[in-house]
Amino acid sequence: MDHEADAHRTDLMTITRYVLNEQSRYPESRGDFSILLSHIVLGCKFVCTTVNKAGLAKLLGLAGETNVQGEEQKKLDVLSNEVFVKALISSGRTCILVSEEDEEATFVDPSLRGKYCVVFDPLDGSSNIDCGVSIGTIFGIYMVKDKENVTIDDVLQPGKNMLAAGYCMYGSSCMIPKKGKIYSVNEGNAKNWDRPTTKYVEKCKFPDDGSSPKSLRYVGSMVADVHRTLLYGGIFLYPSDKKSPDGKLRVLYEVFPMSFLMEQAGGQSFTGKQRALDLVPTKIHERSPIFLGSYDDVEEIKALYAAEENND
Ligand code: AHM
Ligand code: MG
Repeated sequence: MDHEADAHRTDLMTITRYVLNEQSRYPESRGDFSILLSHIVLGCKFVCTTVNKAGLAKLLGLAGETNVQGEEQKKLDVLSNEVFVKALISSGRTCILVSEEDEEATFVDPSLRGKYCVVFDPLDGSSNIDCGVSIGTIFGIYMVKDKENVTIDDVLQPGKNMLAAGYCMYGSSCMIPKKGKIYSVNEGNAKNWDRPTTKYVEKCKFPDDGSSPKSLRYVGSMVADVHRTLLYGGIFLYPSDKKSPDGKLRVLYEVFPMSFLMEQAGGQSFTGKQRALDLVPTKIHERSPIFLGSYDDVEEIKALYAAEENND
């Protein structure tokens, strides 16, 4: 038996260990960020266990339904949201929270306030829960401008101001390839697409430069589709269409964190008009069209939008 290889296999790098290792490199830091991350990890662990046993625990189903004990059942996304909100508040390191599940932003009580703002989607892709497709949590972290005077503007900042972002995938370190062989889009909306998107998808299927057509892969959970894009490359798009001029995905907790990660991995993210991370949101649940993935693939869609503008 190869003891060295075996030692390596059992020397696990967990996120908690990684955060603590990183933290120890900055002895002057107070550990606030590490504490915040450990509370996010706690939320993810809870959601992970709950998702795994969802069927057994009869947690599936619509909010408002009652179980055999006559208790009201909570939908997994509602439950996950409660867990994240409580974990984040109790970390004592947050001041404002924006969740996909809550209409309004949550301002943390001044006695528990810290300097970080967290935007998150506690359970993205939740419509896929019942069929066992991967779903996940997406988060982004900003720094508050003035802790004594916290306002909604603290979360209406461009994505490039995020300090960190991440996702955790439930159910089933990346350098994204510069160009990929996969495109990922809900083609059921094709009838209503604009010209650049239509042309782009046409080129994916019928390339005019002698290259092979791309494969189509679309799960319908952003976390799963972006995760695959990070590993295999290619492009994920949720464009605008005639029915939804701003697309579907939400800027703060879907578009920004995933764009942030895509750029960190060497890819790009574009809205059809600009770099996604340069957007300045004006509403917490604002939506934006999004094209993200391998650098060269996103370059192509950018060129098609630029050509369209020049035609106008
Ligand atoms: P949700 O946050 O309500 O789950 O919606 C977001 C999801 C994304 O995960 C995914 O990219 C997109 O909706 C799929 O939308 P569609 O079913 O229109 O293709
Ligand atoms: Mg979502």
